[in-house]
Amino acid sequence: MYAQMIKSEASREDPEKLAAFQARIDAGDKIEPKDWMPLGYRKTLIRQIGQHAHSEIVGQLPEGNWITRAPTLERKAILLAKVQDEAGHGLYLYCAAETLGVTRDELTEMLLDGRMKYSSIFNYPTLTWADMGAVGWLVDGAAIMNQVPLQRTSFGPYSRAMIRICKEESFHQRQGYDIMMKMAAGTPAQKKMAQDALNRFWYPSLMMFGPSDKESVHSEQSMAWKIKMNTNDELRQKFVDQTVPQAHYLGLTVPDEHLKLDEETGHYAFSQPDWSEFFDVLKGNGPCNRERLAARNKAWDDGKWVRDGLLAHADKKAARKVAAE
Ligand code: FAQ
Repeated sequence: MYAQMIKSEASREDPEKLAAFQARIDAGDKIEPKDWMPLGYRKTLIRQIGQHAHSEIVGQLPEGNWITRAPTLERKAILLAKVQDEAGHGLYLYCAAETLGVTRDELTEMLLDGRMKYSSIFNYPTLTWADMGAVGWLVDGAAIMNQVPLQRTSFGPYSRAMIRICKEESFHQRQGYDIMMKMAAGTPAQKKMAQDALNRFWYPSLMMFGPSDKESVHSEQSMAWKIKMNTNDELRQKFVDQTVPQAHYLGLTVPDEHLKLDEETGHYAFSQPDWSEFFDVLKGNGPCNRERLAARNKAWDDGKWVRDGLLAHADKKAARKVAAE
């Protein structure tokens, strides 16, 4: 539907402009906010960057849940820094989206009333401290696998935001793996917690890359525009190939009885996640969807007096400037 709509919009646009735009993309040019761009390109970017920004913000909730319960002062300081980084990533991304002509308030309202999505992964609960390890290792690991190629994405502000974000994400992934190393080499109870966290986060992490290439609605057009650099399945395979040896190093078992290394290709064969669960989470029926949206709505409502105060101050300043002229 969406892909069709973009095609029909494209057909209304000047074919010469469209061809010149595609030639710039094919030549590896960066597209900047003031450049001409097809409406579908703009809309796809607003959707993807907006969804990405929302994920960074909502993604603070499952980890924020553990800040007060971190086992040591050092772990608490590290987790605080990480969660704060996620807020920063959200801000870089909202700024990138704003250059496309949408305001941050509009994006937020679309998140809060369910018109925009955030990553499915953040609808799963973090039940134990080991989950902080699994989130850093697997969730940030999957995020990096997806985001490193996005540093080369065709839209300049998105690409530059991704370069900054990736630097911080690799620290996030290492801190998660470090927690897993401690837990996996700890007491039998700690190792059991680490295994349990891996069991619960493995398939939801695979889902982060989006539906299979056959089911993906946007991949073809997004790749032609170099908004996306790889298909969902390509990145999922890379993630599995990278992560399984890391699990072996920890002495943990990936919860997939069909996992098998193909010696010839060097790739692992693996079981697909339960896609009906994925689509159900997207519809709002995951274990934490309601809780996450309620938390974001509450934060938005609680912050109203701050926004009103800032706007009143800005209005007053503007009025004084006009009066002085
Ligand atoms: N969750 O046609 P495709 C992070 C939707 S950042 C929810 O394949 P596309 C940092 C998709 O929107 C994690 N929805 O879509 C962190 C579309 O629906 P629509 C976020 C999903 O866009 C770590 C429909 O399914 N990263 O974790 C998901 O070409 C730790 C059809 O799918 C990004 O956003 C999903 N997983 O490919 C923070 C990266 N997958 O809009 C805190 C940038 C698909 O038509 C703690 N985004 N959908 O109604 C992308 O690369 C792409 O948007 C994909 C999806 C790959 C996510």
